[in-house]
Amino acid sequence: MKEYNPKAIEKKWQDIWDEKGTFHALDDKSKPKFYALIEFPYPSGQGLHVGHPRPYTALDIVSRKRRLQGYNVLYPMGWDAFGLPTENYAIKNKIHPKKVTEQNVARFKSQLKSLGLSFDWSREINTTDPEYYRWTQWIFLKLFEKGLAYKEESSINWCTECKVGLANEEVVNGGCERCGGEVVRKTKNQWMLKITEYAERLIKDLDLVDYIDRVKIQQKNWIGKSQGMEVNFNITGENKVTVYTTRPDTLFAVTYVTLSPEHPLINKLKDKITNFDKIEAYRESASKKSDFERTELVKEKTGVQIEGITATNPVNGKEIPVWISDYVLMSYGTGAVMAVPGHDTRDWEFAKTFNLPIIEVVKGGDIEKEAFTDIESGTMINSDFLDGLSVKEAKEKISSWLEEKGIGKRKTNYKLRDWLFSRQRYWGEPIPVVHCDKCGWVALPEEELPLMLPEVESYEPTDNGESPLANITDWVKTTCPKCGGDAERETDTMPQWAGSSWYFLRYTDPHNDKELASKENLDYWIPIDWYNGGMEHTTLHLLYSRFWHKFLYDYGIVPTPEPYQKRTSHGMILGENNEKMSKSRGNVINPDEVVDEFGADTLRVYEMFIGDFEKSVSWSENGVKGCRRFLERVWKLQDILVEGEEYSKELESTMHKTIKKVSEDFESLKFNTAIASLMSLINEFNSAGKVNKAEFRTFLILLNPAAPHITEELWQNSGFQGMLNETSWPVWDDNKTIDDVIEMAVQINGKVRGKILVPADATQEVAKSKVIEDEKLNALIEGKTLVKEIYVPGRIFNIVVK
Ligand code: ANZ
Ligand code: ZN
Repeated sequence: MKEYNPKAIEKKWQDIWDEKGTFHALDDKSKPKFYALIEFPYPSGQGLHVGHPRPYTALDIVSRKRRLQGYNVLYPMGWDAFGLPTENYAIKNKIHPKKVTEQNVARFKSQLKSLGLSFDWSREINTTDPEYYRWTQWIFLKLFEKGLAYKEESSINWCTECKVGLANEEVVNGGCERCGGEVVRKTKNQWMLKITEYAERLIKDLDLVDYIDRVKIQQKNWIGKSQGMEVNFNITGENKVTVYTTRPDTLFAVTYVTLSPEHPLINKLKDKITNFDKIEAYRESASKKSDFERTELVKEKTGVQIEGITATNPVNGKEIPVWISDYVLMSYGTGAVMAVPGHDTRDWEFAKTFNLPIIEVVKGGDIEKEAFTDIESGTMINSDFLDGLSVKEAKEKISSWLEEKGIGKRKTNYKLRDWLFSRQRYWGEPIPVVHCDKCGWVALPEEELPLMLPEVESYEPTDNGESPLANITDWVKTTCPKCGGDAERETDTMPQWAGSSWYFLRYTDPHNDKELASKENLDYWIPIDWYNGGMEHTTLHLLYSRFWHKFLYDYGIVPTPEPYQKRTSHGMILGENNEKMSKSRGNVINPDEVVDEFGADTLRVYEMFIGDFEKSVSWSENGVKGCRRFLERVWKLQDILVEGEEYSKELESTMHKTIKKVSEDFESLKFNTAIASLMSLINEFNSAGKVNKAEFRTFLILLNPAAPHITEELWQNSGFQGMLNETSWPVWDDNKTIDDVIEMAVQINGKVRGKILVPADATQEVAKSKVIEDEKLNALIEGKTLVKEIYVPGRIFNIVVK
């Protein structure tokens, strides 16, 4: 028998699959379909990381299994290739980003192919291909047409390193999501997408889909639905300010009002304010901070009292001071809050810092020590007509009271902000609009798409915040499609998230040059049945793409309101010492080397066996070796292969149990336990000293999704018909998965009196009937009063009588 040599078999089978188009999805709509999707990679210069194959192999397993079960499977792959790292690399090495992308894609592709992933390469897409981004631009035009894309001057997040504007979702812990660089505020005229218009549906429709809980929770928190009230406070003179509060029940404890530094009332009341200089200085310093810095809970509270004006509490007519402080954001609610230091932590800290009074209206805490924020247990005090009520009751009562008096109205707010969509960089989709002095922003006619990225000499970002495209005068200068007059093109490009917001639609019909995809194909393939991706995309790509999909649904293009029926997420693969793999730590494992030394099947099995799919795990060279040894044992089964058309009597039950276990585990992210059960099945074969053909055949099919090359080779060596990937998935018989009958001891009044034969998982009733059937045992209990029965399934049955 030949040695197990992955080098001799893996490439061979990959070429055969390629040649035969084994994994091409068919647009044969008579078959049940299964659309599996993993997040297409960004082809970085580093090449594939061992983290990549974990989710890819997982859904590869499910896809391969489903094909054997008769599904028409679409498991596609492509490249999310616009973006900063490529552009930065291109600048540094003076190569065009297009060239860099080509090189990186080629490397990624050959790496992925060497893993034997069953992607349908005939549907490969690349977001930087004009034939692709033509449709990204087309969707933008549709958003523009419906008023969901608009340009507005606003204060945005600006990464000082990348020299580019960032969406809120791209600011992570106060830094740039990509480079970790410092993020400051900058006022800029920017394209925005009105994702806020979909906020409610983005929450509500989570009920329609099967996502793991942590994904649903994170999306809901990010969208941040809040139900409260807007309440008016009169301000000195004829003015008023509206605050947003979720705790109108605490109105009697308001001891001051706080405005955001950007609140427009401040300029309006300039003449009345006696310390305007001081206010101006504070506003200046606040304008430099990011929202993250401003709202951090731990930071010291700062602020200035606005002198010369006061506010009046509408519930008791009390005059209270007005302050400005940067912890109040202009972009949320009304940009003004009623401060309740007794029951709000930030207000409490602020009041302590500036010696402002603290009033208690909910009994239950110690407001000298900290704000009492519990809304479940407290009772209202010091609150006139609310006294004695629970917080919930008080909220209801005061809300109705305020609405009756016309002082307030119920209001729902969302934390979600519109999506900042302009980037001042070169390597992105040009935004297909022009500006005309007469007509304003005008969409390019659809026939002019794709609007190609022009060739440029220099694509370095600029400090002044202008896109490199702004320098290409002959590209910028154009004519207005509406009036024919002089006009200028938009020079900002789209963010990296644009191309990935709809790529899954393109896979259904990747070469269509008339539409983004045909209606028939979309109707057949959408929604995606199973989408696996990283948790870090929950409030970025996953949210953005759900938004675009909903928009396209409203526009009548896609058949379902949600793109993904099911969403799961994998854990990270860490270095041996449990640290993140990184170049600087020198602990990066290169998948090519693992494939070269151990084979792709070993890498695949290892990544699936390594641990709980949803948790982070650390790499272990020993673990890799263990998986290689497992495959060696699989290979050696050929030595003990004997004839046999049916499972042997001794192994029949084990075979059925293993089929059930592997089938179910592959569908529920338990790849590790599925493989473990195949490992123990090998032990059974080895201790029996033989495996018959029927058993081996089933074993190979079960292992095939995880280790496709070795199993296909052994299939051929063993003389089974056709190719393994053309056979069908084995089925189990539930009756045969039940354990054999066992002998169970029966104790009566503390003494073992006999034994019964029952199935190992027999219920107490079944065991009891066996006791009654047994003459000897029955004689000991018949006619007596039953005191108790203690039944330990599979072990013992205790009966006490008197
Ligand atoms: C009075 C109060 C009393 C509040 C109390 C809370 C507790 P969510 O749930 O996040 O919507 N707030 C309102 N607008 C704000 C802004 N622009 N910047 C910073 N804080 C703002 O929180 C709403 C609460 O956050 C509001 O309810 C308001 O403080 C504050 F015991 O009003 B509350
Ligand atoms: Zn015009």
